[in-house]
Amino acid sequence: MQRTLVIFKPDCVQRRLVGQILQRFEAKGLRIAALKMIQVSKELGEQHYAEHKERPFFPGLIRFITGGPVVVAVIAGPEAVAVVRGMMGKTSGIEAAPGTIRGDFSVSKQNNLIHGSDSPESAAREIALWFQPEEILDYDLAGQDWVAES
Ligand code: IDP
Repeated sequence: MQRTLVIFKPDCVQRRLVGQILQRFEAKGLRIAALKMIQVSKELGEQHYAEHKERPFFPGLIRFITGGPVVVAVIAGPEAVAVVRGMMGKTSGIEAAPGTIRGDFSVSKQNNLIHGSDSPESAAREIALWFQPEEILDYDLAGQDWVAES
């Protein structure tokens, strides 16, 4: 069982797509381990995207991620980091393949609806940045044996 951080970005909330996209993760067989809606501060946005701080799009990216509420989740399951990245598709919605979240719902490089951690190490860093340990729940799901072998 692996955990990954998923952010339903402000465009996702504004376009009323949170439910539809969260449903894809549930239908896939992943589980929600934590979920909340927050207004991202400039500080949190800058910490989250620290690796991009020298990029020309950084100021716009911070305006975007702080521009409205987000829904943030910890999603768990077998190889959850890679599974979620695959479901998201390429960064640019223009290049992302149909069938992926960005491929199906985005035509933008920036406004690409969701974030998913890009490695288990990033996931650990990002989960600690966005959630307190007690906000992340470990629980049994009925029928889990039919979803994946343990
Ligand atoms: P990822 O979200 O697919 O992992 P990253 O390269 O880590 O992509 O970029 C982080 C976020 O920064 C992207 O999801 C997107 O919102 C934004 N971004 C990336 N490249 C560009 C760009 O060239 N122009 C504008 N925004 C960008």
